[in-house]
Amino acid sequence: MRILILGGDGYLGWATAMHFSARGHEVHAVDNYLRRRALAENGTDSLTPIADSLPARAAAWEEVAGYHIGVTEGDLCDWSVTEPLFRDFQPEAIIHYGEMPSAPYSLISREHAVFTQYNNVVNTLNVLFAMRDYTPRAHLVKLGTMGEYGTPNIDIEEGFIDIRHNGREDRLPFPKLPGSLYHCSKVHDSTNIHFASRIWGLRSTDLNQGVVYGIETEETKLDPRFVTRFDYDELFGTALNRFCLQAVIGHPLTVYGKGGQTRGYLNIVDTLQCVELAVMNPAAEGEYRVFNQFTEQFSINELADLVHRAGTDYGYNIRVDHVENPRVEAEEHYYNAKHTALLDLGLKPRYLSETLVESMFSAIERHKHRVITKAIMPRTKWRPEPRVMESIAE
Ligand code: NAD
Ligand code: USQ
Repeated sequence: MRILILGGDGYLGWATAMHFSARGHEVHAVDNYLRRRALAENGTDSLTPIADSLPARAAAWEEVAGYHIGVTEGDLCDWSVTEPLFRDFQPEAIIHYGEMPSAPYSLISREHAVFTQYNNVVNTLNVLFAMRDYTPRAHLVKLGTMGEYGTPNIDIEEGFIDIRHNGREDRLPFPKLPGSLYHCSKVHDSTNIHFASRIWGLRSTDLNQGVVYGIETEETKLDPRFVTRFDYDELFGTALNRFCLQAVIGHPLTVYGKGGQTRGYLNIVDTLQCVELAVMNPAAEGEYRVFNQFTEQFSINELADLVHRAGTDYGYNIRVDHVENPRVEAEEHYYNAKHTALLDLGLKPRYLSETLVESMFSAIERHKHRVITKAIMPRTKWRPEPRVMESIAE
């Protein structure tokens, strides 16, 4: 199958490009290095040493594994980049990871918020128009997020809910309560993708993914040059990845607030499995499907306890700190999200265990000399102190 991977230089995108390439698919990866630039601007870098560019990574892959991955370096917000990808490569499936993925980044400033929503919403609109005009039978597999739903006090369904109102019934999109302006951008995308499927008959699957953890996949282990990026800073590092790294370098685990925040989690190898299941079982013409993509749910306190136990067994001396929560979010809440659609398609989850956490410790150990410790503590607040306004009279 011809598969276009948008965001192919990223944490999940690079691992996905190798995964499909190794299974005989014709893969083309696109990226504009936004993630690399955002980390550099913040004075940080991936823990794992990734090659300088996507062509360099693809060349190493071809040299060692013998498979070709095509590459485009460019911005998907730019129609002159997006259009030829669809016109010339004629993808049958598009796996769309290519967005700004950080909740804290989207709340650094007005400029960061505007950039996040422009980048994510506009590039996805370009993809939808390119599909309409050049590949109307192709299947879009778009990475959404569980954070689109927020933490409502009812069970979360997979995308849609049956509603009975004033004696009438309908099946409608599940209500959204996104927790950051990044998460809002994903809600806007979902609305636009649903529209494109209804109006233009496009096939689409919105994968509302939970928080991903892990550092290795089948392919990344084959050669040191195949590593995927691994971030641990306050902006781009995610909870469990950060906790594992903190355990390894002897930094207290940073539980924000009370730690009752509960989310869905999955291993990076299960992300690959889920995306493959979605691609190999495409949506029908005009269908917009939503799958909740996670395998287990945990509170932050449960994750910290697990890392504490595994780390202590491993010989680390671990302290868990409850730091002031920089976010505005419920720290104790009901959470019960359905996630059966991917299991029904055949997903075999790799559940989190102490052994798995220990294998993350040993992978992190190899690169711990690269850690930039000052990047760890949170600085970006959802509700910063209001600026002191100059009086109009002055
Ligand atoms: P990532 O930042 O590592 O990957 C995204 C890639 O897209 C980056 O390499 C970036 O440079 C590229 N990109 C962004 N905007 C682009 C543009 N306009 N043109 C071309 N390339 C562009 O992030 P990730 O963690 O691999 O996440 C991938 C996707 O999955 C994101 O859409 C994210 O929202 C979603 N997601 C991630 C997680 C997670 O825990 N990692 C969980 C749920 C959903
Ligand atoms: N948290 C801590 N300590 C930390 C880091 C995070 O307590 O050191 C807490 C946060 O306050 C939050 C929870 O852990 O309650 C998850 O935070 P996170 O940074 O791991 O994840 P999040 O900001 O939600 O974003 C990540 C990805 C994003 C994806 C999302 C899936 O960066 O791309 O959309 O996970 S979900 O959470 O389901 O929306």
